[in-house]
Amino acid sequence: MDKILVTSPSMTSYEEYIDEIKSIWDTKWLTNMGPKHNQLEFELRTYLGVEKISLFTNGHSALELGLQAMNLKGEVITTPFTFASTTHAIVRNGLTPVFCDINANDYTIDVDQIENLITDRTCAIVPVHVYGTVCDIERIDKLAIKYGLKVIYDAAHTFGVKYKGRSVVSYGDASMLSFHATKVYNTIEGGALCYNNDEYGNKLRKLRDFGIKTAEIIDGIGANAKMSEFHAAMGLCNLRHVDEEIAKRKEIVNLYRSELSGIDGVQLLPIQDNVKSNYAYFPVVFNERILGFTRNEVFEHLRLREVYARKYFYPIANSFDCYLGKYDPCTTPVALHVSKRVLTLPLYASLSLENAMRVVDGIKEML
Ligand code: T4K
Repeated sequence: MDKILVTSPSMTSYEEYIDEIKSIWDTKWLTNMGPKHNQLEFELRTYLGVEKISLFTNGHSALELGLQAMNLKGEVITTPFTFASTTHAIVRNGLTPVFCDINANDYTIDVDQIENLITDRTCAIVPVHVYGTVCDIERIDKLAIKYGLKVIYDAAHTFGVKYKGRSVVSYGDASMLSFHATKVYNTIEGGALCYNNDEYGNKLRKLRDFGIKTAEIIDGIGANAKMSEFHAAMGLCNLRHVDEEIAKRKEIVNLYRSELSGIDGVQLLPIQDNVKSNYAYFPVVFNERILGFTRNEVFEHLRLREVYARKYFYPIANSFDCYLGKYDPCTTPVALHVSKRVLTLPLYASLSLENAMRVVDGIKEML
């Protein structure tokens, strides 16, 4: 029996990639915003329908530097139900995360609770479009305007997602995308920030390049977060196939939905109105009180069948060891509840429907 992992990167053909990187041997331009990098920025801007985009070595550095470029001080309202990157990016900027609970329906930040958490020290909101599910962007926008807060979305999971026909990453002051190998669209490692302000863009570009303004003027304390030409070349190739990738994911999601919907105690994500999905993740919440078995038991059972689902996102950020004693996960009971019960099922374009059925059968055996 072959192993089924939670994901498998989508890769262009070997020949297409080799063809794409040939010119790098002629130019000997390997990194530092070369022609492939610039072409990818251009093509992504068009594909995503955003005003401005800057590429980075990974999504995390995009988020961390994106926050730094906003010159923030104080508290940032965010969700603990996310990958470690979101909280770390806030803390590494010297900012204090204030954890807001998620809603029990789609696991994005519970907008009803944000206002109660705003103080005179609040400077920004960092919501997460977790699993590719779109946050309540319209209400978040209104709150940000009312209280004069910056909004930077962790949109790591939302490549190509649209809300009411408009690119989700065009909302807020900035949105971060991850192009990691495990994402719907990858540049091996990589990420981007989408935004619409020139001055902010200038700061970002400096921060990803050591704070260098000109060869003799270094007026920022930057990092090195530039995307190389080889990564950009992978991005150019994968972009030609991403629509196909999303269509194949949709087939698997449809199969999972038809097989697992309507089972008492098995909660699937709702289908969102007005949203064009990218089918990034397929989380399932197992309620042990109704089912009589736990998420961990499903996880183990699947593992015996060589199916490696993942507990994204467990533990939640406010219970990480590195933050021990600083936050209380009980202040976000819904996030705590979901994180203890969620499993994300294998989902990737090359997953055969037969293998997806192996995942389903494994779950049904438990039932
Ligand atoms: N914000 C959010 C909400 C995020 O989810 C992430 C990243 C970020 C920010 C930060 O973006 P980046 O800086 O990463 O661009 C993985 C990914 O490394 C991470 O990018 C992703 N989120 C997170 C949800 O998943 P791990 O530690 O679970 O990865 P790993 O190595 O266990 O891989 C998962 C599975 O993928 C493996 O079972 C097999 C498969 N895989 C993985 C790699 C790396 C492959 O088949 N080939 C590969 O090369 O974090």
